[in-house]
Amino acid sequence: KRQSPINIVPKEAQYDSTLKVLKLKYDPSNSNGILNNGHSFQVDFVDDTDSSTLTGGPISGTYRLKQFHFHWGASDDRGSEHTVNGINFPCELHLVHWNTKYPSFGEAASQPDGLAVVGVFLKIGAANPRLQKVLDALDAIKTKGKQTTFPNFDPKTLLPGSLHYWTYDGSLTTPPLLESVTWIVLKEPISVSPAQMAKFRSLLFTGEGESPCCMADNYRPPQPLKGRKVRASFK
Ligand code: 1SD
Ligand code: ZN
Repeated sequence: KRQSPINIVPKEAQYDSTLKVLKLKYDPSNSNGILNNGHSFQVDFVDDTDSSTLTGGPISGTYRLKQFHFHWGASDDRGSEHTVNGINFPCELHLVHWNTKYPSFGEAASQPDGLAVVGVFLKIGAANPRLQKVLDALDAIKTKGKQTTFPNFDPKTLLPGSLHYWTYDGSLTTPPLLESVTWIVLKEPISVSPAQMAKFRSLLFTGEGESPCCMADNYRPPQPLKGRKVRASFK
């Protein structure tokens, strides 16, 4: 009934004047580690207090930042999960937050209003200096299961200038595909260079000692809308 990602058709999205401004308040000291989880890499945050939160936008209450990760293609013509008018971007950033009305991320993840994920498209252009600290850490987590420390990173530096968004009710895009995500997909992409995209693809799906298999095409294609409405925060 509410699977993700979807193809966003801007002309069919309805402007909703009641949607609030997105408020992202992140404390760089909460960034903790970076992990190759075998399908992507994720930067994890300490989430035991309300110091890094998402409020406003389409959501009620307070959601805490748990981690961010990316999805990307084997070539620059594909890789995003959401598409816009059927157009793929080479990469998509997901900032995963959980609703503090539940006791933990794990419990929130199966509730219809449990998670809020902010999606940001990456488009080919100038090298993005704000991505570089993340990309420089990838050599240390090349294989599945590897992790290292990743202190003092502010994910706000990865966001585009405008926080205008589309929003709809959806799901996790990886198993168990739980229908618990309020998706908030930013309209404005951030830039990434072809060389930076190549660095994403230097990661491996495989563990140390296995025959190496480059991590790429770790995206799910668009799923049926099934009558859902996409709302826009902008005209
Ligand atoms: O792919 C991620 C997965 O790694 C995990 O973070 C999950 C939530 O815990 O979310 C999916 S996604 O829907 O954010 N792609
Ligand atoms: Zn994701």
